[in-house]
Amino acid sequence: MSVHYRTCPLCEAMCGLEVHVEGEQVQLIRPDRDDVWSKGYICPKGTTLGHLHHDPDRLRVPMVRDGDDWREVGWDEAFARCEDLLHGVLGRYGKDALTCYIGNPTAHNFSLSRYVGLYIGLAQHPVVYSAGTVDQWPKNLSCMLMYGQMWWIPAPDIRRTHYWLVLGGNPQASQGSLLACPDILGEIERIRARGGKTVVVDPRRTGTADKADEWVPIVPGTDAAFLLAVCNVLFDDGAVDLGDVADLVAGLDDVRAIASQFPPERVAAACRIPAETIRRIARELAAAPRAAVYGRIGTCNQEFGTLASWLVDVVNILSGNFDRPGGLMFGNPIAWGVSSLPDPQWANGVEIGRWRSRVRGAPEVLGQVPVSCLAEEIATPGPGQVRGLVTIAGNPVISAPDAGLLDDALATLECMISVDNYLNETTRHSHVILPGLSALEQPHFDDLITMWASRSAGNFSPAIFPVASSPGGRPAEWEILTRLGALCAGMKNVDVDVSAFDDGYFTALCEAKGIDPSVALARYDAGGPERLLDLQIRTGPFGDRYGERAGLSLQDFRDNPHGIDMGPMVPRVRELLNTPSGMIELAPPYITADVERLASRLDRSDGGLLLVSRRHLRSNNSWMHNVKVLVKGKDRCTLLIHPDDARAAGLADGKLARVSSESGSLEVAVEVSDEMMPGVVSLPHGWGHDKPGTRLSVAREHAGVNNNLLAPGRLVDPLSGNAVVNGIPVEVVPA
Ligand SMILES: Nc1nc2c(c(=O)[nH]1)N[C@H]1C(S)=C(S)[C@@H](COP(=O)(O)OP(=O)(O)OC[C@H]3O[C@@H](n4cnc5c(=O)[nH]c(N)nc54)[C@H](O)[C@@H]3O)O[C@H]1N2
Ligand SMILES: Nc1nc2c(c(=O)[nH]1)N[C@H]1C(S)=C(S)[C@@H](COP(=O)(O)OP(=O)(O)OC[C@H]3O[C@@H](n4cnc5c(=O)[nH]c(N)nc54)[C@H](O)[C@@H]3O)O[C@H]1N2
Ligand code: SF4
Ligand SMILES: [Mo]
Repeated sequence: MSVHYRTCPLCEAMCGLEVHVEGEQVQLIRPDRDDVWSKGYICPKGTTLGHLHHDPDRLRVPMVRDGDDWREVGWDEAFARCEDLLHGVLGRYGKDALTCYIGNPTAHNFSLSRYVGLYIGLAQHPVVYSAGTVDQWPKNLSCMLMYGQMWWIPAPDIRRTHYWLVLGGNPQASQGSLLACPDILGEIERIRARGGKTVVVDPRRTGTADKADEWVPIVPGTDAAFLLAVCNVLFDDGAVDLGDVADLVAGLDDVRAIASQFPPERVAAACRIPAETIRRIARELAAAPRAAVYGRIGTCNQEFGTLASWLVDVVNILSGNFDRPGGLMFGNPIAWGVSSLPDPQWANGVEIGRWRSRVRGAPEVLGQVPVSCLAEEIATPGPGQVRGLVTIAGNPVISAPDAGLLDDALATLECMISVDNYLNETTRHSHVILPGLSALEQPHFDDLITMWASRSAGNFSPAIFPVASSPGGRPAEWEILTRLGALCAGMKNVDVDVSAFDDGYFTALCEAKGIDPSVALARYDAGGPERLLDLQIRTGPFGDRYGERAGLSLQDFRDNPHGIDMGPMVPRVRELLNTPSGMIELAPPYITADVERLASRLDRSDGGLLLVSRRHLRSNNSWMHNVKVLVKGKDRCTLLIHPDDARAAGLADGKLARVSSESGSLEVAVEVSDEMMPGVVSLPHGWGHDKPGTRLSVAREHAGVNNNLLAPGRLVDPLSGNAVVNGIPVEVVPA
């Protein structure tokens, strides 16, 4: 029996695990109590990495499809097929006909997170789609416009705060998002223990709300109105105090003028929050010695996603809680990632709408258009029609709005290649599936996520079951991505030198950090993500800069299997600010122009029921329902509905309801619960595993329904193009 220490890569909590292995078999996974970051915290998913590794349905060899038949093939044959397919599309239609979709695990995977940038650089797709436009695009946009950085997203320093206002996030299930901190529910208890308070604003009384001191139900999509009213009270009370960043803030008068139009009384009815509650929360926030406002997916995947994302930061700034301990702060990663480098294309400011999508004319935002455009770009004939698609760790047939349209469209592609570990609802349409390694077969060290981590900590996990990537062996995903990128660019397999591209990439990143690449390159026997990680650590804030100073390198992490902790968050805005003005732009005109749309929303009454999404601790988006221990027990894919609404619709607990929206309808069992506010119903996302032709033997038995069949693809936050999957008008009747 051997014991290995490693970080769980599944979510942003980055828990330290102790993995017990006998021979080739994982016997047990339990929390690593000595992990410097998570200190023994873990959730049920972390104990299932062995189940994922041993899952007989997990793909281990490339798969090629001929009609309905799948064949397992060797890597050379798989890449030869990719070359034929990609070059066929390039030859017939040109590169405008090729695109890619990048999914969520890309941010959690050692190779993918570090090399997806190289893939994009090589492939030169004119349009790239990602799960980002059903997730955090509004926050990327507000940060880009306010700070000049799209991935430096400030997070609440909950370990030192006294007042935590949470909007549209449920860390009890998600374990935190754009907020990396283990044991967030424990932090809520610790806030209370030091005399502080946590308030959760959510249409559902979530597990987090239950743990918090107060639950404030809110009508989906009205967070921006609520936050503007909070600003209004802060100004009105003379409580605005910018604190340490006072000399850095531009646009304060504009925000004051806007906020003056939104007294609590004006927004109360639309939000369904009493004016006195809004006023009290604003005053509690101002009075707290340290406070932090946090908004997550409920504030992004909604009608006013960008306004709400912007206002979360505005309230932190106005109340003097920005860039200071206990407030909203930037992370300080030990190992910087590519996303942390300022993007040269926006050195003189961001331009939105540099091009538009072909079919609906959606403006480009930060290089992407809504993922819901993909189906129509495939289905609509004409020059520029998409004929070839590469999916990288994504399952858009479940995760993207208008799911049914996309499912139909993918079936018509002339070339579809997926880098994925499962034959699922999306990849069943592929012509070639190139499987990555399991989490235990590859090293790990988190990348992007550490940009909003509550401490500067890091932990390197060597592969437990290393897979030889020798010629003829199994390539790691960074090699797959590099080769695919080159094939998309028109290169032939025989001419692709993966190591040469890797050296070029490494060289460019050395230069970005002021390191002589020839000196650095000479130190390594091999390339790939470990070499890159060593560079990231050595040229990070605590690194040794290849001997220029005392500091850390990857070797220090190899020597410390429980990780290294370099301390709490520190003020960083002066170092990171990258706007053309050199100031924090508190009132970017592109965003404030949308206030008028919000004002008109206040007079609208929705009448019927609004659908929102939810997560569960034992799910992970769409792809972990094949783990038996996680899906056993009572059905979780239910429609949560308030007793009054159930009564009005003639529905009782456990009965089947038909839920319909303008884009589709489905049947699902009802769960009557007063944890929903009246007028709002909730379905989990990530289900709907009943499609034919997949290889998901466990998930198929717990299929559930795909809530994105109900999400209209044209419903987007117009500023960011982000999907509105929360606040969808639906009709609910007995089935
Ligand atoms: N209605 C509604 N829709 C939503 C949301 C919602 O709240 N409501 N949430 C949205 C959000 S926040 C997100 S992030 C998206 C997620 O959307 P996606 O990223 O499209 O979907 P996932 O379910 O995360 O699918 C991950 C895919 O990666 C594969 N995979 C897993 N691990 C690996 C790996 O290590 N390597 C490779 N190559 N493949 C791997 C899985 O088999 C699966 O096919 O969904 C969005 N959609
Ligand atoms: N166990 C588990 N963990 C996960 C995931 C998972 O699928 N399962 N997915 C991961 C991913 S990709 C992400 S992005 C994160 C997301 O992490 P979170 O943002 O914490 O996601 P949710 O748990 O879906 O919580 C969103 C909450 O927003 C509420 N909400 C909906 N609409 C509105 C609204 O208009 N206003 C307000 N104020 N609230 C609203 C919902 O009721 C719900 O409680 O979780 C990550 N972690
Ligand atoms: S909370 Fe669970 S899924 Fe997330 S990192 Fe920890 S063990 Fe893994
Ligand atoms: Mo996400």
